[in-house]
Amino acid sequence: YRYINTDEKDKIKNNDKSIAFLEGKDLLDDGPRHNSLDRFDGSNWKVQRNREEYQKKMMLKEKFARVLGIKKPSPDPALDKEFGIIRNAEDVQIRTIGYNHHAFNTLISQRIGNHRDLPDTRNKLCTAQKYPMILPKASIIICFYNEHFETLMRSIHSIIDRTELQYLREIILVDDYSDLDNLHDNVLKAINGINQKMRQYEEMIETNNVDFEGIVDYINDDNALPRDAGKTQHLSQDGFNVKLFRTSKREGLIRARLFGAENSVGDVLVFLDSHIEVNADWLRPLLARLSEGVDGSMEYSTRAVLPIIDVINADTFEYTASPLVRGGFNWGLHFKWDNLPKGTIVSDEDYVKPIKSPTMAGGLFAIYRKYFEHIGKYDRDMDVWGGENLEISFRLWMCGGSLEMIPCSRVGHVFRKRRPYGFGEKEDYMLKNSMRMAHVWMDEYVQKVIQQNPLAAQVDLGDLTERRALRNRLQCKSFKWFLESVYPELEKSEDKAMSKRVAALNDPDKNKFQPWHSRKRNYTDSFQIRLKKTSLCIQSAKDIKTKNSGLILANCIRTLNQIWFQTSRDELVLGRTLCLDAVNTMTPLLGKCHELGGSQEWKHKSGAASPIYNTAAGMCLGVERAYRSEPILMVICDNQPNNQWDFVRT
Ligand code: UD2
Ligand code: MN
Repeated sequence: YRYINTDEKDKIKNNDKSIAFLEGKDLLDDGPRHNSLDRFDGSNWKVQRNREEYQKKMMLKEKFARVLGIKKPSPDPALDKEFGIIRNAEDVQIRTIGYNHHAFNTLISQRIGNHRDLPDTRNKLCTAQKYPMILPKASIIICFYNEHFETLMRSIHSIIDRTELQYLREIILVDDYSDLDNLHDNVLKAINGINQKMRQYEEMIETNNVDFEGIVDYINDDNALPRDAGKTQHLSQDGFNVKLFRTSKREGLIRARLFGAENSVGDVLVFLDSHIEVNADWLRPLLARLSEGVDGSMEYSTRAVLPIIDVINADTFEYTASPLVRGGFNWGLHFKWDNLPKGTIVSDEDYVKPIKSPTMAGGLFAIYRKYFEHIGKYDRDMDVWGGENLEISFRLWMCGGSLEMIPCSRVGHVFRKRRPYGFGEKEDYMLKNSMRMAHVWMDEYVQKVIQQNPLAAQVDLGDLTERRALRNRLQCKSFKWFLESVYPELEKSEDKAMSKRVAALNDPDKNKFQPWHSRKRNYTDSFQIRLKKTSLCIQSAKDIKTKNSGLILANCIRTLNQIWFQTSRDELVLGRTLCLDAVNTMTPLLGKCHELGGSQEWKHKSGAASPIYNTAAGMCLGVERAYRSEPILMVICDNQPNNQWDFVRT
């Protein structure tokens, strides 16, 4: 296939055997540029005009898009900071168990449900980008192990809500032998419901017999599952399906992905994590870049392409844009984000062009299936988690391929501070996987790795014959070549000007995955905080400059250690010095202001009788008894008198 503009059609030679899809506004005066199904057959130059049929189809599609895309608007936690509020003991339980199992705030995730609107984080130029109408079809592969049900379902629904189905062959879910209660059955039920709706959609498109009124309610109702949903898979031969597979034992994400890929049928594989939400028009830019240059004589391109990974905050589920950064690594073999090299972005256009990246984070990328196979898939002997991302990155570059980020494609991912799985034992899977990688791909540079971490020399590597044979067969370049040509920046000293944002992206452990504020930080007000119907105020237990000091009730007097300054970023700063902080979930304390929201973000009404609610903790400020010297605690926000506060202007 070729895509040509109508004003270029004379350039095609008569003996050109390709089929050209014409783009051009003079074909359809009333449609946008790409909407032409008109087709040139190169051998006889006959234009087949399917305009009427095409327009009819488009109209139907549009209507259906509206029907299928109906989102029950959920409060967006970014707008409603009280979304995570804990109101009773059951909420506490959901939240606590959720954090233990999943390491993110399941209470909020569950409250959001299957659908929500997201801020469109793309560059403005992205909406004006043009893509060919015919693109390869994608199989999306999502592996999960004990994923939180509602979060997994929203990942799937976000794809259906925000992807043009004509480019989607299937979503393949690989359950990596999860053992959470009923998870597998619940997922099976839910996807059978989705598939059945898809079959109805197709049938109606086919017959053009559209009873919108009848199906709107049905499609809109995520609970309206067919009675046999648990048993039958409502799959179609050529339509879009969500398919669920299960491994026969816990395989780890690397073999689970291989299993998914082996069971897929699309032209392109798109790997995603199980706690993601895709943003507007995320898939087309990936497919378009992949298919560039692919025609009758070439089945695939030798690229892997990456969306920009936006941040879904693990504590608040706020969705925020990530800056344009690219993937690197260090000699500890850890992935890290790097600033773009100087000169990457010089004009506006550069914000939408593909950007080469030395490595990928691992979870989200697209690649032609045939090329994935050709280039050696993944190393089957890597277990559980880690290392596969650098392995495939080095392999792609060294063996003739490339890795690019596509800025107009954005997908949000829940970054968490710890991973909620081991394999039971204490084995370091990442180290073993990484060392397998290093011994196959890094040549003499393995020594650098061992210098950095002497333990790495003692790892039992297993058998590497197959992977070494692969490198030989593909005649890949040396690691030295990779360092010199693809990642010369590695050996350069850290850029001093490296922005705080990139540092924060690299440091999830330090609770820095917080929303990035464009709002200027300034003081807007000051007051004493008095317990309702008393004359007791919140005061620091020690002097106002002592970090980690707790807080107590004291008789209200206008001393500095009772005067709180409100900032435009919802912080409460005692005497303009330290910030009220809920990092410790039992008792609030005074911490250094980190300006990252979350544990230092407090919501309250101004004036009388307000709860004081912390965004990250989901809890409120309260006391057990209204006495002098009582400690201030984090309590359930149940509107009891002991957690209501008056804000008394000073
Ligand atoms: C990152 C990648 C992740 C993977 C990993 C290195 C992103 C956004 N994420 O860590 O995709 O490349 O680095 O290995 O780039 N899973 C299983 N079986 C297991 C363990 C995990 O199926 O035994 C699933 C899990 O449910 C999830 C995916 O694999 O969907 C990735 O795991 P993760 O989210 O814990 O990894 P992450 O994002 O910390
Ligand atoms: Mn993940």
